[in-house]
Amino acid sequence: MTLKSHPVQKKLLWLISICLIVLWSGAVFAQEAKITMINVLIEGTKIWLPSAVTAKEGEKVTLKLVNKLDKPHGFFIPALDIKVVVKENETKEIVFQAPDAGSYEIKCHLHAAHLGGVLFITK
Ligand SMILES: [Cu+2]
Repeated sequence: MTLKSHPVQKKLLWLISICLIVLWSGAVFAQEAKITMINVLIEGTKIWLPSAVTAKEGEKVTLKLVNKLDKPHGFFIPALDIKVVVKENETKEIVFQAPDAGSYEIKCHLHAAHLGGVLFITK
């Protein structure tokens, strides 16, 4: 004797499966921080703005770095080993996974006078 599932049960099973896949993918893709930082000059001071950015522990972080100035500038997070140079009038994107909760210093490794910032990671 073979067990045959009713066509309605099959359809219901498919519907539940599709719902679960949609919910799962939604949960995965929702954990993403997309942040744009712009390098500008304000009364003689170079700074990445906003100078304080926040992401959640473990989420995917995409930082879009826009350098509006006429010289290359660095974007350096020493504790995370992230170090890039963004050329004049260039936009660069970096992607990384947010580390443990805490605050991480951001600076420009090319110019000591370039005002730094901070990346806050929350739980
Ligand atoms: Cu700089």
